[in-house]
Amino acid sequence: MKKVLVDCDPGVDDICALQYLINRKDVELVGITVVHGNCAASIGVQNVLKILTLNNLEKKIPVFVGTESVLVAENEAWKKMPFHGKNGLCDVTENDVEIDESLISKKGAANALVDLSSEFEGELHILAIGPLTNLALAMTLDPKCAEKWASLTIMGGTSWGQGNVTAAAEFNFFHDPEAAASVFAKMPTSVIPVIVTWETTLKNMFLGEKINFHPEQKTFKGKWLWDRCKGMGSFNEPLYSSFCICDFSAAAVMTDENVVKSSRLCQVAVECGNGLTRGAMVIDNRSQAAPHVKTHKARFALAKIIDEIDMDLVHALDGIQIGDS
Ligand SMILES: [Ca+2]
Repeated sequence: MKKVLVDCDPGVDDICALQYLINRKDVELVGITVVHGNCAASIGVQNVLKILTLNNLEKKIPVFVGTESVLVAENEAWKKMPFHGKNGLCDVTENDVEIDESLISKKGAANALVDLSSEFEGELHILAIGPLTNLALAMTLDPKCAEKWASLTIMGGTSWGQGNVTAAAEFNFFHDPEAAASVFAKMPTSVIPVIVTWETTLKNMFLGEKINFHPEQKTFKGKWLWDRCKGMGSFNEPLYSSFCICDFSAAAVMTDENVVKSSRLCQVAVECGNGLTRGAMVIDNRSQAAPHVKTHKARFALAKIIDEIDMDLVHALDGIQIGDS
């Protein structure tokens, strides 16, 4: 059984990733921490409770809410262009789920990350699918926190410099560049982050028929999920045939790295300047022998960039059918 902690900012693709992990019989979700991003953390945590409640897991999986602010410079961009709507679920509210907010832990997300990393030292797999503020704070509170992780999989950044919120930057890193930069700068050599980038998720799409995700959902849970996801741009394809579901891709890679078709080991860092490339992931493509390169250590971390995913293998994974699951 793989012990997994998900740090997320739900966001419909976060919810899809959570439903997939819930479906997996070999995954034990030991905690879900929520960060600001697609919506405020206080709203995102409600969305987490909704998907847990739909799966009758709201009392079994602890949920922690993080800070509402970024580390340094507040980024107003998401408030102006909330891609997943103001409530993170494309502003769909019909057939909503009653939640018990008293189930939200009194412990903050960063403290929970520190404590769960110690409790499950050496066996905790971290899936980070939002801005990296909670991780950065946890790694500051306990400098040895990340050394205790079995793995870290991140959805964020870019492989070839094609951003989404800006020409150069992907949303999660752009939203809190200093947090992303801090995580890489402080990453221990014992952990090599696996990074599923924006372009990789864009190139490797899910097929609706394979994940049982289409307009004719039969169960309440399937309808609930579909009604919220279809508001996202990529879900409005005429035939509802292929979907870019960024966080779901990262979750699939985290559960089974056999789905990775090609990857690169590189030194990576994040640009924190205020110019056109703020929030961009910088990859030193010169460093194919990256494990031996020491010169960048002040800001760079060795990471595994996922470039291609075998979607045939992904579509065959246990638990992949998030619709009517
Ligand atoms: Ca997310």
